[in-house]
Amino acid sequence: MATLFIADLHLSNEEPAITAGFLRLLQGEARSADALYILGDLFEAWIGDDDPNPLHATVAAAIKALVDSGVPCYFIHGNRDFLVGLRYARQSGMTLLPAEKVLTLYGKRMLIMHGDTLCTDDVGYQRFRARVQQRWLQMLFLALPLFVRQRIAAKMRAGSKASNQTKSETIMDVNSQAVIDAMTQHHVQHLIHGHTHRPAIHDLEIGNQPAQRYVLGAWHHEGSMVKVSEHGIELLFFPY
Ligand code: LP5
Ligand code: MN
Repeated sequence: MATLFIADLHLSNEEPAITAGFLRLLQGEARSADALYILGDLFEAWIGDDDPNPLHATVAAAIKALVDSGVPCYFIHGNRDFLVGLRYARQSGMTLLPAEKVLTLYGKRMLIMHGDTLCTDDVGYQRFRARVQQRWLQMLFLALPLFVRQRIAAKMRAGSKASNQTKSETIMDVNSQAVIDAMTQHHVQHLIHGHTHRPAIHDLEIGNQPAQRYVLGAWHHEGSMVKVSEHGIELLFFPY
């Protein structure tokens, strides 16, 4: 048996193939897993659990079927879907987790997170994140009519795309000291995250002991997952 980790599917109506691939995973390999962890940016953008986008109900039903089959599904928010709330969690059967979570699986202690908080060199983003994480602002936004929220989200996406054009690739990656600090703080030798869309396994040292950082791939052109089992930790890629 194994525990599966995915992130950065960025599901949207514009990418039906990715949604189909996710549903295939939910109805296939995930059914024989011990659990499925979704580490953020499951959706391209999320403007409230009351969004009637049929895609959301389709995804919720498929996740709920997995959970009802006996496989728990956990969700950590990403920078695109940080507004996924308890209503959607109930509808999908997902258990919402905090931004950072330590797990011990098959005797291995590991830290999981979306990964955006590790990008500390991206000061613009960290400032943006601090602002939109303010609960009062989120409540204000969620109280707006849906069409207004859609316009604001579109402006934010456009603003972000424009801003990303001017940023160096380096600052949009994790800061190595931030990684060391997080792993040291949580006393782990394994870290799994997404967000950067730079899939890889990085070897490092934590407390003079070998450690690994697993970066999940975004589901742009293929599926990606980290599979943890008693045999070890693998970073996998597969056609949708
Ligand atoms: O997302 P991506 O991959 O483009 O880049 C991210 C960082 N950008 C973001 C912004 C998101 O894309 C916006 C998602 C909106 C959907 C949800 C709406 C909910 C609104 C809730 C309000 C309380 O996360 C980007 C990083 C990059 O990752 C790499 O790590 O660099 O960070 C930025 O681009 C931040 C910019 O520096 C500044 C933010 C631009 C947004 C400007 C807003 C203007 C419109 C406001 C209208 C009221
Ligand atoms: Mn992200």
